[in-house]
Amino acid sequence: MEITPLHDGWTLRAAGGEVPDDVAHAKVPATVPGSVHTDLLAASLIPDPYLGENETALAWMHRADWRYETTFPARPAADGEHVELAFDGLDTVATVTLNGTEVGRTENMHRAFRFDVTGLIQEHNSLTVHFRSALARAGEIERQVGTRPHSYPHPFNAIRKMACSFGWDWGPDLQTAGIWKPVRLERWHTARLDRVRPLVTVGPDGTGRVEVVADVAADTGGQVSVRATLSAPDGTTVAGETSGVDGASAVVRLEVADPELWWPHGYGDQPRYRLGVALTDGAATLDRWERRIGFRDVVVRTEADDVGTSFVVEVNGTPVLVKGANWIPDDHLLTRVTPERLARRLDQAVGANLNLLRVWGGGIYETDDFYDACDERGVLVWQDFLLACAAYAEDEPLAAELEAEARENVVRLMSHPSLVIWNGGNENLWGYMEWGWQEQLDGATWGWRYYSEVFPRAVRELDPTRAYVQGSPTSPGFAPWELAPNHPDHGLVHEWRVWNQIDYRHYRDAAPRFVAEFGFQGPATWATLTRALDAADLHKESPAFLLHQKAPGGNGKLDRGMAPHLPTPADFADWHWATQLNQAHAVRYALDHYRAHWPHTAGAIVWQLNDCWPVTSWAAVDGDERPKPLWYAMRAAFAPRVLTVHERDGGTVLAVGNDTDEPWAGTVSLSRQGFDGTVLATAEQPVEVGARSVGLVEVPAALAEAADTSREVLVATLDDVRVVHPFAENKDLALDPASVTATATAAPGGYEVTVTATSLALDVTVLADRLAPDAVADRALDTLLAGESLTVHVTTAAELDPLALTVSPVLRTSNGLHAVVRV
Ligand code: BMA
Repeated sequence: MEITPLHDGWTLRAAGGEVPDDVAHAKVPATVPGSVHTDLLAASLIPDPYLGENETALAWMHRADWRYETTFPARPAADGEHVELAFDGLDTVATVTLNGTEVGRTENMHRAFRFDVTGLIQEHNSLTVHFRSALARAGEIERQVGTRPHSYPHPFNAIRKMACSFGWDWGPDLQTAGIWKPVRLERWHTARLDRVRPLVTVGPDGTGRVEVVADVAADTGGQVSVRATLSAPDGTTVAGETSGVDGASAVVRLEVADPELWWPHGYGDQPRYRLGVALTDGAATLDRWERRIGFRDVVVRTEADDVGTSFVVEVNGTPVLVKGANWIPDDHLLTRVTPERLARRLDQAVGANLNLLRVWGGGIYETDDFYDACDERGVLVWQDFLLACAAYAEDEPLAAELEAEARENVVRLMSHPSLVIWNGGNENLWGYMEWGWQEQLDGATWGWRYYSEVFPRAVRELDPTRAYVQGSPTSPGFAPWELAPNHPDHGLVHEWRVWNQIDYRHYRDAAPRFVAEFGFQGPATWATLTRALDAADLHKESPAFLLHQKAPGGNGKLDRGMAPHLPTPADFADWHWATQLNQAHAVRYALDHYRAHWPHTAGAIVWQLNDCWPVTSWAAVDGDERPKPLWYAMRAAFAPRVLTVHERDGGTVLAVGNDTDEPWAGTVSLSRQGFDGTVLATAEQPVEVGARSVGLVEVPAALAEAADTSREVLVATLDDVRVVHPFAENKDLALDPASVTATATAAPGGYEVTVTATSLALDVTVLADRLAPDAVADRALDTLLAGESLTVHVTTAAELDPLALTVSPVLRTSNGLHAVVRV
């Protein structure tokens, strides 16, 4: 196999639509892989779509057509040689022409395409890819198959393009086009590897097995064979077998007696074995394939029990407390998501003690770079099939595309040990039952055949080592009309009444079996916000600010969500801090509750880890990669060992959460204290909590009941873990607004800020990005009791005014918000 990447010499020009004059007459260099938006941006023909109101100004791009062109030298095909043009991804409605002959048309960005150009290839070649407006094509298909319910204005459910390309409640409506994945010329003779499927399992006796199923494209009469070899993490070869090709496939079985096991983050290491596959013809190697695999056994237990239906992810026989976050494309302009960017994001994921990411169905089948980063760090991945918040026609041309993309991506991703669950789609079962779709559909298809037949068959036939779930939310084992998909006692739940309708205290009304989505909005960090918006637009009603707040009624929900908990902010700077803080508090309140119900509640997946541009959203890390206060709250809630306080059966309990392999035993010290540190009551309780368990300790009434709920806290300590629990809402506490003093000094790599409390200080946070875009604090949202100190390390290359680090609006507490009420 001879492979020539075709990434050079490309140009781009407009080919139709209502295109501004300067763009219409331009022919610009094109980056491949890339997109029209990034090329026009590089040529300074469009403004940065993420800034100000530029998104609106670029709406003409929705209906534009584009032409990519390049030329390249090659050799005409020799006798018996095959020449193929292979595209890993075209976004979306493309016509490919080589040397004046159309070689194919595609309309699915989630598939790879390969065209036989053996008879067309010559010494000098010209290659053209014409992209038609995906929105125009979606409209056409919608007219053909019939309109079906979908969220948001555009008919994203009528075309196989990333749903959030067309805008979402956290994403811009920038409809990309382009050659978004690599393209190459492949020349081969005799045979090539068409598809390799490694089925990796671990037997009950600990034996690791890899069954390699290699599908071969071959000329008739070839005598080829397939050799598979496996090397251990230390590089030594541990297994190797060869098999002849029978028909169009070879099956090679490898065995390792006692392989090192791959574990999720927090449960063990992530050793990876190298699996090499070679297609040979006698002494000649015709083609090769190589991936890194991991030996682990994953079972998703969905079993009927006393309450309903469980949903437990078990890895290597150990039930895993799923500490997750939902993942969306990390940049709306997908080709800007480099491996380095992914590594930073995944470091933030494990930094927040996450062990699972759910790749949400309105985005993409994530890239191998993403999966490599997860494999390496032990982040489990649940991948949705790409259907979200809509009814999907089961007619052509969509049915064939959906089946093809499902089968292709199941195979493409199956070597990755991190991948544990394939899921039918996002909120479509729920939408069908509860969002009024049935009336609109009037008996038309809506996608059930994909969830109940097409996808499970693809997983069963191609990668039976992976679990399949029919949708999220779902009551596993039940069709949506048999049992409500979002039933708290059965399987997966999305909790969206909080945020949309009711206060976050309602998170604790139910103990669902597994929460796959819930979340609360907050604005992006200050540095991100001020990069995206002009100073004049820095208020919450400016058109530019509102363009970067996509949730229906979003600002109103932020204010309503905050009102019962925090003092009313005085100005935009306070509002920014308070809404970020309320986001962190809301999610933490839910996470503590869900975790205290382990293993009944077997996991919580926060909506959402990341953003794809600068926006007010549910994300923990904003579009410029900066952690919001929520990120620190998740890190605390997901820590291996936690203490949290709950009301249960009319009393107060301390939940002792131990997500480690060692038991956690000791004596809990409890005290009830005034904000000035006066101890009002104390108690000690011995505890012993098993590995990977939660224990509940009853808090005696003398500690659980305050004489003055506005001036006291309950403090519980076990080893180096502590919880400080106020008895009233923050806004009702008699907090001293000026309870902290601070000093800051330069330190290697940045600054150290030492904060000391004169009385109880809540949510001590250094918003370092306010002083320099690269500045980041190593901790946030800390509680200090009267007299205590802590040191915040700020990493930055910038020279800062140390004094600025010690005062508002950089050094913040929730106490500080109370100043306003007292004025
Ligand atoms: C759910 C998700 C997303 C959405 C989020 C916030 O519906 O699946 O579609 O962004 O809630 O509204």
